[in-house]
Amino acid sequence: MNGVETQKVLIADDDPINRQVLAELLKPEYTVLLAKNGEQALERAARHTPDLILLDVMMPDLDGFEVLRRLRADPVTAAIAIIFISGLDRPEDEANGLKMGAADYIAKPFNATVVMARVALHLQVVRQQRLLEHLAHVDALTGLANRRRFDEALAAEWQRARDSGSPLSLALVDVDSFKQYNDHYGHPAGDRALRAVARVAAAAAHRPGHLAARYGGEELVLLMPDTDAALARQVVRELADALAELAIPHAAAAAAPVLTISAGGATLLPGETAGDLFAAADAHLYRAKQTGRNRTAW
Ligand code: GH3
Ligand code: MG
Ligand code: MG
Ligand code: MG
Repeated sequence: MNGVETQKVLIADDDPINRQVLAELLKPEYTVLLAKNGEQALERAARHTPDLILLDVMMPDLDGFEVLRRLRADPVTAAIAIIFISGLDRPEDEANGLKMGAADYIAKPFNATVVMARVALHLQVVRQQRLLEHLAHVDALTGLANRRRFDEALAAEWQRARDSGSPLSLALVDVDSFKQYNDHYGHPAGDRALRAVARVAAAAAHRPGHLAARYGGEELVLLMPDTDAALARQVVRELADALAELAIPHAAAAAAPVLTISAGGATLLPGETAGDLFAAADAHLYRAKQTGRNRTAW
């Protein structure tokens, strides 16, 4: 994800000479896409989600400013970096373009070396933003979504479930006797075991929209939109069965001589908040622990 693949640049300009000059310039380093008017720019942007758009301002029908406005209004294209490249070279035009949210503004006639340098600079910013986005939302140990990403997803899915009336289920998954595991096998082995549980959880969350996250410590959570209690139970069963199949030895465990999990599940009830849903799952997890571990409570 960070800079190994070539980045995609869309050139949108109604002047064929400009398109060709810019394309020749960028082709050796980037994957180049072309659009000869505003409509095409919007269509290519939505279809290919380029990393950067070099956007001419003066074009017939849809001008560059309007293209930018429409790109920002569509969630698919809203975050794409844009450099205006324009014959409108008054300071007001440049200021206006930047105020609208363009990353940069290059006046025509452009200098090839400067265009290349600015494109490289803004693509580097794009890579850095992606890396930050990744670090902010992915758990470093397991590669699962982290707590922040889960919280965002729960809020969004709760809203969607409430608006659409579709079922929303959630399961908290906690590794059993994990303190003893660490004490017995050592912390590095504990980390490996946790990664194994995470892989199994990710595999169980394979259905569209499902999310497996590390909530914290040795506690994972499955968020299952469009999923009723029966299907949610099956997902947790898949997770527990796959873990049982791995048969990771745990000589010091309370429930079994292998690593097991306890889970608490819940499905959103009418009028419940996202917090209520989580609290219900947590209460059920507590019950699963109290009644002997290596089980799921709903
Ligand atoms: P229970 O069956 O009641 O859940 O018991 P438990 O021992 O799993 O629960 P407890 O909350 O007492 O201990 C959780 C342990 O998980 C303690 C902590 O050191 C360990 N743990 C949390 N995060 C990590 C981690 O990233 N790596 C390792 N190796 N251990 C972790
Ligand atoms: Mg033009
Ligand atoms: Mg535990
Ligand atoms: Mg715990």
